[in-house]
Amino acid sequence: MMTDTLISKPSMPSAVEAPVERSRDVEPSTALGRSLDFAQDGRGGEAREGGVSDAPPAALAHADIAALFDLPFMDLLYRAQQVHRAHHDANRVQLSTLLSIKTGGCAENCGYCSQSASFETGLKASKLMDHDAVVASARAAKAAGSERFCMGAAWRSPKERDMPALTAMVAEVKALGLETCMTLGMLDRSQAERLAGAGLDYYNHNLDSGPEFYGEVVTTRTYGDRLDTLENVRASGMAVCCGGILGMGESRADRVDFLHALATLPKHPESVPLNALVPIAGTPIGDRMIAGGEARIDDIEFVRTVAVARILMPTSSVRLSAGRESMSQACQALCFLAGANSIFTGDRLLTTENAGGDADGALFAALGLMPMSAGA
Ligand code: SAM
Ligand code: DTB
Ligand code: SF4
Repeated sequence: MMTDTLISKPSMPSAVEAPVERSRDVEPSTALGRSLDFAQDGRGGEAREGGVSDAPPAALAHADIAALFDLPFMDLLYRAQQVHRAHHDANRVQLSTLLSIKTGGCAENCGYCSQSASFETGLKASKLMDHDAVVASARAAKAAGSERFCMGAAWRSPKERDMPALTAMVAEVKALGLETCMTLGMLDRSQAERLAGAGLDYYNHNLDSGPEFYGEVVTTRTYGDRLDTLENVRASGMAVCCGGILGMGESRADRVDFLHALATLPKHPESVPLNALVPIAGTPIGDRMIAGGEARIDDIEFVRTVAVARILMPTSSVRLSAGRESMSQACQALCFLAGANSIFTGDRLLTTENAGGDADGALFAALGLMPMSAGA
């Protein structure tokens, strides 16, 4: 039997080592028993003797993850809910607000993205937003009940000349009493340290897919580039927000590969955003999905992916991110049942529409959900 070696590596694989080993067809390892065990007993990873673990289990094969996906839907959801309840309040959902602080004109060619300069999507590019406008927006987000304010920029990586403005934004948003998050593209060690020093709590940097499918997503950077930034973020002491997109035309095996990559990082990301592709006309992936009549990932498969993510990463926040706008209340309810416990609020994500305040108010009322920040 082949064994899966990635997680036994002492440190993050370098750009040269990535993409990680391919062992999609391995037999289920003993970790299969463990995956199912920890799903059943509600404890995760290596925390079998007591505490909660955010580290990957000692062995996790692709086949272990595929076996979770293959469970009957009801069994999968039951197990995910058990894990979820062991580590989280099942009736509370964290609210975050997104702001695009620098829109469009991006040098990367991510095939799903409205903001890449490589595609004609009709989006107007703009410069880095003014400091006071960002702070005003954060203040409004806080007043609307948000706990975390996430600032996104369409950059391959921040320029040195932008760093003072970015650190000043972080410091003032943090001073409002909000958790702070940024997503600015690749960071070197020094940039990560300066952002952390200014008070940045989270850095969002998605793997987006498994390593094998990655070449279909973007060609201007490698999977290893993403891993290098994640390593820099981790080393700076910031919490890691890392997830990806479902419904880009990837196979079930690619989804297994993607969750394997996340769950075998040296430490699980504290936050795992799962985006359903928002198909953008003019982008290669958006156009392909629209032309093939598959503009949305199947709801059940999306919910399955949320459930497997919850089981594999018991203590992480699993964030139901882009794509909620076109999801029914019932589908979102199943995602919460599967272990999602964080959403983006407000009418807008970065460049696309979001479900928004009224729809979310109705959803929370229908499900008896409470924002995490609200008193008990
Ligand atoms: N430029 C930075 C980067 O790529 O790291 C940050 C911004 S980028 C827009 C953040 C994430 O949003 C992407 O990694 C992707 O997962 C998600 N995203 C972007 N466009 C999307 C779309 N059309 N549908 C679903 N998710 C999307
Ligand atoms: C993430 O994974 N999803 C958010 C956040 N991280 C920055 C962004 C979603 C963007 C959806 C497409 C858009 O609005 O442009
Ligand atoms: Fe640029 Fe980020 Fe969009 Fe990729 S996802 S094109 S890096 S803004």
